[in-house]
Amino acid sequence: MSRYSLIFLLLVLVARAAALPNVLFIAVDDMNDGITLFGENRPFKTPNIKALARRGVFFSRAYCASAACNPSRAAILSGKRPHNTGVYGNDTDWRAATRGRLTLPEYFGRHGYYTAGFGKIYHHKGDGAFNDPASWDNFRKMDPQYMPTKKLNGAPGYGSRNTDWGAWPKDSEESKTMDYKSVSYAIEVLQQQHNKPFFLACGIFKPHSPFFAPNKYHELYDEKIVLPQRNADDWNDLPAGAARLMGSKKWFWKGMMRVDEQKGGSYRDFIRAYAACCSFADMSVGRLISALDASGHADNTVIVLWSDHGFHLGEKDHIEKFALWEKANHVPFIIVDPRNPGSAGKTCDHPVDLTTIYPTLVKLCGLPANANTDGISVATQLRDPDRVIGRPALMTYGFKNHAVRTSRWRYIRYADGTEELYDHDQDPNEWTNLALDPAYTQIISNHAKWLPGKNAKAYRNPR
Ligand SMILES: [Ca+2]
Ligand SMILES: [Ca+2]
Repeated sequence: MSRYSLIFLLLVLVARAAALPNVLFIAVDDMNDGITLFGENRPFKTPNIKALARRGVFFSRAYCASAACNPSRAAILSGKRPHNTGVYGNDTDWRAATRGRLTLPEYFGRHGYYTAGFGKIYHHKGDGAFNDPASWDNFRKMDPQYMPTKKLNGAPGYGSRNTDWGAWPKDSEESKTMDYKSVSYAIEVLQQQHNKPFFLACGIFKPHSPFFAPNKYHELYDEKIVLPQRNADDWNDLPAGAARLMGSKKWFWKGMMRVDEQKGGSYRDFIRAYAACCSFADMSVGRLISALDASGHADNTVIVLWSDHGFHLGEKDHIEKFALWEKANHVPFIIVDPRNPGSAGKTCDHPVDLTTIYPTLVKLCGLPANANTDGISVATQLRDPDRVIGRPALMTYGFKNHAVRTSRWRYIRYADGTEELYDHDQDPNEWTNLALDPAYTQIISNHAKWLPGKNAKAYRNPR
């Protein structure tokens, strides 16, 4: 090779690296589909997330791979589903279970990116285990929780500090919260000059419990806040598999809150606290996006925002996640590609799950595909949101319990073979289980074919 062609080749490589888009990767925690991103009739106000969707594509039927922090995040970041890794629970060492696989930030790092992560990206244990700092050039784990000195919610039972809710008395306390700090660290990276493209991840912990937010976010809501629709007989048609999985999940109702009263510690106050935490998280998203816009990087930065799973606030007589129903699995999911302004503000209504994130970001950034991931890219849907996707969304909770979501139906099969089927065109609350009705045999078999044939045993942590 002549000297000139070598110089030319180097120039091409440098130009290519310079052209690679940055990635701003925003994880929110436990945010459900009650936010205004899903429509102005929804109760929880998230104007910044809604504004972000106007810059890109909103996936209106997006589902987590598993309705718990650890298996959901492990699937997104390793690219492998729970039934292939055996990562089903929050205590599983996901990194040991996926040893040898390149996590999403590692993959970007191997391909010339500077990678930085702040706050909750991977699920982690109290001491920071599972955070996997090796995935990053620059990682800082969540700051300690800023906690009130006394119980705030006025409910008769305490549960634990982690299930308390209420308002910070002073709005100045906002800057002491871990989310405020995580976002500030991310903003510092945005404000730096970079000689490499960056993959910058910021984990926002709200609206995860404990449900504390500065008072001004509580004041966005009053006693007229819409409460979830509940049906006292809803569990009558649940199959044995559901009863077994969900039977122990009723702790929140027992003594924790005054379900039918309006005074302190009421169910309504709890809903308002969750709402306030959604709006507080939305403010964090707004700070990040404002900083990106001020940084000069916005025109060349792909943004992805997702929540690790949804959250029941009493729907289906359930509180929390840890279920295969719609409310625990349906999540906000937005991808912004500023190089493709034609798609700005569009919605993709096809069901997708969050295993799409890994291959989609790799594709959008022009990196070679990682063949060892389970998801499919939705880069095509960013240009053409109506383009049909050849497979439904798949969700897993625990060993061999799965849900399949198509545009109209949710089909659930538990490890014992028992089933649920819900028709979302007729029954968005999932009150009527159609699985035992012979009229739906064909619908069920059309969905059951997407269930995994093999299910990895639950991974056992190394001692
Ligand atoms: Ca979570
Ligand atoms: Ca029912």
